Amino acid sequence: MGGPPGWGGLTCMANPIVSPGFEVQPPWQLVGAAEIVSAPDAHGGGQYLRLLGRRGVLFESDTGSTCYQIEVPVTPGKLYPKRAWTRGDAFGPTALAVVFSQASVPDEEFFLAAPLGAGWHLWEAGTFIPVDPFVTISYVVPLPVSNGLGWWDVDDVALGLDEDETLMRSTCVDFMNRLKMLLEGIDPNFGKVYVTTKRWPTLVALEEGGAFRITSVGALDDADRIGRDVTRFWWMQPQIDVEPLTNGSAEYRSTVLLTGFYQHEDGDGQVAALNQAAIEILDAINTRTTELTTLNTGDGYLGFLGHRPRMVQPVQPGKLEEPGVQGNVVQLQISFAEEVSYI
Ligand SMILES: [Ca+2]
Repeated sequence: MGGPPGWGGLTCMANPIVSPGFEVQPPWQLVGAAEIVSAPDAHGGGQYLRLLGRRGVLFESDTGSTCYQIEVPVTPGKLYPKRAWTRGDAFGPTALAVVFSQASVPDEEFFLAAPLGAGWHLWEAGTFIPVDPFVTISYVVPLPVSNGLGWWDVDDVALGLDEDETLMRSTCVDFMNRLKMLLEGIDPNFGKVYVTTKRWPTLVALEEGGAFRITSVGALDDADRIGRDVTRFWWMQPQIDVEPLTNGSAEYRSTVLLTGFYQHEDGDGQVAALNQAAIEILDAINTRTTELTTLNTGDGYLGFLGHRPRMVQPVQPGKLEEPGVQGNVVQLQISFAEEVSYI
């Protein structure tokens, strides 16, 4: 594989942390009550990190925990998503933090995990952009404020994306860009098509009474035009799943929720226009040429529509919460699968 492909406009880097699954203790350094536990209930492999925070009635029993790794090599200015699998004592008096220290930056960057209930959960702690070429990364459970004992387990930590995930995300982005080109080629009056440039999708929700409420369009490219001088637009929310195949390849399935928004005008014209556009889009996607040529993201990939493209939500009233525009909304789902060889 060449250089790391991007997720939208962003470049994601490979995980530079050594022993991210705590299967080997060095170069992790343990302080306080931190320990590496060997147990079959690890998230991955046979070991994980356990961090305790305890404050007792007697002063001597007070303890916190830290586990750190120094000189993690990073590229200044690049974007690193921070993630770890964690499980915690949801009612304990402790918090889990990941802390980044850099020699030339006086302040540490500090990110707190929130308890998510029983079992392992993927903790997505946002992104980190280093200034220095090396950082120290620490997982910390501090002394609790009040008496009591709390614990957090940590496994499979990542700063950046592994190769499979990078390929997965770039495949999905490529698919969305191809879909965008297809849609824009059907009829320019259908409106502009947006592809998400951030790693996390736009937040949408159904309002009481069934109206579609768009609570954040900040994750869309060119978002400041939406609802101002763009009155008709579509955007995509991607999801990608991978299944290994018995021949050593993998099936990548990109599922895109395509939402269309037409700003309200007096009369029913916008409702009819949006419905017509939705039907024409579904028809255009549902052809062999689209399947075999237009949407395929790689040479020699064997792509196919995972399911018949369908209307998830028929045209209904909708509202763009910011900047407060009334309109109509329709939702389509397109699922496209490809067999991707790792060789
Ligand atoms: Ca592990």
